[in-house]
Amino acid sequence: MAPTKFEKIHTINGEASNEEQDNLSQEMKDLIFSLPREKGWRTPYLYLFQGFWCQPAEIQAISTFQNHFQAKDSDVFVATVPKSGTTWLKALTFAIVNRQHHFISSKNHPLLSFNPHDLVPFIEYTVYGNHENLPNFSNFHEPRLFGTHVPFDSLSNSIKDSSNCKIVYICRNPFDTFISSWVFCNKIKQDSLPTLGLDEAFEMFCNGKIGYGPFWNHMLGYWKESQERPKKVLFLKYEDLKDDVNFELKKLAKFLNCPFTLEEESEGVIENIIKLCSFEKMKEFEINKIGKFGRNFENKYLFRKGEIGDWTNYLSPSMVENLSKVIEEKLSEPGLKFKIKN
Ligand code: PAP
Repeated sequence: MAPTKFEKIHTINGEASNEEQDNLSQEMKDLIFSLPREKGWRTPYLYLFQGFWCQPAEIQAISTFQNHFQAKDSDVFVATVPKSGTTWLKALTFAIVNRQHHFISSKNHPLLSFNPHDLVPFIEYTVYGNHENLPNFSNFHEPRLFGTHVPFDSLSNSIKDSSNCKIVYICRNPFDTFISSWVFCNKIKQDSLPTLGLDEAFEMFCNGKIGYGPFWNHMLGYWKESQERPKKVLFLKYEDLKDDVNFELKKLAKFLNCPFTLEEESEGVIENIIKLCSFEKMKEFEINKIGKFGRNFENKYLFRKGEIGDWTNYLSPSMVENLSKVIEEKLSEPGLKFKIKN
């Protein structure tokens, strides 16, 4: 059954407080203070937790999730590197999985009045974002859809090993991911923090110091699993979706065990999903123009340009050379080549 009620289960608090550790348990504060830390992008610090860089509120949420979450076989996780197509893939996944209950051409389709992040809630910001109470899953209908930026190794064991749930992963060429992250973080950062300059952010990114980074470990973790367990993890790229969304959508529906029938194809269901979830359409929905996800986090920030190659407007030749070297060194897998320009 598809969800009938779409509520924020808990409020996002990742960027909510200047006193980053206000809502954390003493045990969590002790743990966090023992971790290596570096300057953050939108909070004062990022901490190195389980091999990836993370903000304090999320560390507590992820720990609770790891200790308590029980995956069901029918669950679907949309896993992503931040700013690599999360919103888009959540929308497409929601539309595909729920198309028998929410007809794509319906005037009441949930994507017309809810942002994809509300329909496919983040584990680390939303579902486990309230540090006082464990989430109540009774509002979720099956198949349950969740989003996460957590690297593969830090997912709960029941997702990784003891259930047949599915993971759909998307990443994007690091040049565009970097620019998208830099612009976004400066918009949603804590008010008390100064603007993060392009040069400084670039160096942090190339050194892997960004939320859920290093980006190469994130991609390699899911890539490896997608190669070893192709029925468990589907690995997608933003640029492939931009180039041939019809083909990628069919692949996604098949992977999720709900392939499009010939009848659906001839009725234009695929084309209608593509249209409903397109950047141009989604950007214009009222909820995505005026809605908010957190204090400084306005839905409209999720829809900036949606292009391949906008980085060419920002990066100097030496920056391009440096990031190219990082990519060559860290992402040498042949399957991890990216289209970087149109
Ligand atoms: P998140 O990690 O904060 O959820 P995410 O959705 O992954 O963000 O990334 C946002 C990027 O996807 C933006 O890219 P840009 O900054 O280069 O413009 C955004 O424009 C793009 N985007 C959002 N929705 C769509 C869509 N429907 N189609 C294509 N691109 C999209």
